Amino acid sequence: MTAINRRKFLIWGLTGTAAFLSTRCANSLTFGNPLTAFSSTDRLPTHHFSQSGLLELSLQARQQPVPLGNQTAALLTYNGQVPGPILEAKTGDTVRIDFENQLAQTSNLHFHGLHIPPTGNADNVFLAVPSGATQRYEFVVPGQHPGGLFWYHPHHHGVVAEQVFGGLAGPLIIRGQVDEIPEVRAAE
Ligand SMILES: [Cu+2]
Repeated sequence: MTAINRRKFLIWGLTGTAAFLSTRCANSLTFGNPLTAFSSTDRLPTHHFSQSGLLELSLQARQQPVPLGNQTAALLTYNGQVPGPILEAKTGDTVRIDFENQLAQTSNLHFHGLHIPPTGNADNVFLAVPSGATQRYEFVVPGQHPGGLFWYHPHHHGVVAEQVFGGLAGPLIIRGQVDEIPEVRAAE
């Protein structure tokens, strides 16, 4: 029996979800079997960890060809990846993301499930980042925030479905008290 760890399980689940979502815009794409397209681990998204209390990175939204199995699809990507880069922070950390919109449409970022302010340049879905513009997002993950797997995606009114189904979504891991439970730690 093959043992898989929790991280691989989560990543496979996410890539499977991305493959499913990608088929929703299959009218403009050509695919083989989307569920076998992600069967190898050689195209896993990059993984960004917080260091000394700060998770800092640049996220560029752009359309580009992405290899899927033995075919190529023109998807909407974060940093050229579908799903987008894995972001990982701890409770109490600051998250700072320089978001650059290289799409043809206005977009923005939403941090799904996080208990953070929906104002300023935190989780503010009313921020509109026009094509070609850059926006810095910054917030602190509250000290008592639940740990878990969340996700980020665009949330600009009117184009959310089109952009998410086009490929714009990425995992966001918050390490919290749940990660201190010995059985959870042992499942890593
Ligand atoms: Cu959401």
